[in-house]
Amino acid sequence: MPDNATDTQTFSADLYFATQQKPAFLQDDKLMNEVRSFIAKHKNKRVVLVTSGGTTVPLELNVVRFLDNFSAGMLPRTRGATSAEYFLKQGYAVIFMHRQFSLQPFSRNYSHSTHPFLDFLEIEENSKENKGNDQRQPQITVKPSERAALLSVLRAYKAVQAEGTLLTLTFVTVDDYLFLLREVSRAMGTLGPRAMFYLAAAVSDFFLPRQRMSEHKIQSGKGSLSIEMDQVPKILKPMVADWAVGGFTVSFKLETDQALIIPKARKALQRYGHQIVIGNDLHHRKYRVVLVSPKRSSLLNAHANPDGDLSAEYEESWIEIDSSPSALHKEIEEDIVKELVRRHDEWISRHESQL
Ligand code: PAZ
Repeated sequence: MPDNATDTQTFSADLYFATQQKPAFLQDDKLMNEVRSFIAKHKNKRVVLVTSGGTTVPLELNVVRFLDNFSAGMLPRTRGATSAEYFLKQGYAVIFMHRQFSLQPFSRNYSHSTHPFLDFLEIEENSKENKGNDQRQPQITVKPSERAALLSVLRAYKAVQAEGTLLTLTFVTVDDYLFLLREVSRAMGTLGPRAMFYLAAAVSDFFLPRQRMSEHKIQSGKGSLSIEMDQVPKILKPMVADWAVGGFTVSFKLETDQALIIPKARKALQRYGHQIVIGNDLHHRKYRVVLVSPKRSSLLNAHANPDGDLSAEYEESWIEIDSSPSALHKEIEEDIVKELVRRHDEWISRHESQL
């Protein structure tokens, strides 16, 4: 372990992975063997990794207290689970890496907090005439008003189960997320351009290295508590350059100040060299997003102008849906996924034509 691992610092990805502990679920090969066989089974398809939900940052080794990110505790996160369904519909095999207990594709339509399934079931008791000699149990049925929607979700769910095109993986902490992302991206690297990474999870920007964590529960009674945290390493860079070379990578940027979205998205593309940043603001994220990407002409000389006017090198396209209550039920993820699939197809064709 490097000597400086216990000082407050900016962790490079290498230092982070060398000093933080691999999660127990990655200590043996069981989980990653499952991931690798899923990828091998679908090697002729396009495969997308969808990350979803928020990460926690534990404050103690025997964790009682932790910080949570924009996550299931506030409102169920829907972007990842909804997008995964649309990718499946488009013929992708999906690795869905989500925060434990957060919404999942298909079952998200019947979430206990927004649409509890017990509310749309009915009990049909035996009719009076049959009572006495009829041994039938009461029947459970679905309310007529819910049947068409349930049938459609159930059909899609059963088809995905039969084809085995959905693999779900869970994380809780930022360590779980980063180690798992590294392993899964490396495994998907074998797919080259057919791999897509759709990074919608809300990942903590700061963490407490285990070398500075208290072993036991932090005790109160000593006045205020000060904790100095380190910056989580920017792992998009090694992901794009080393772990999944040739993959099509889409990251998300959430802001509350709309004016920051495009400049920060451009900066991220310039810094990490990936393909698209999807910008969204907290209050309009269900209705409006912006896709920021390098202009075709600047792809050839990427990073040629690191300090210049970035608007010359990147372009934006907005996706917006009607947010009025009278609008038909529509999910913005349907349009996002359609557009990404179109661009991913182009990406694959461009790579194949270079072979
Ligand atoms: O699931 P949801 O619609 O409530 O939220 C989705 C989101 C805002 C977490 C996602 O679109 C996003 O921007 N993820 C990246 C967050 C970040 O900048 O860390």
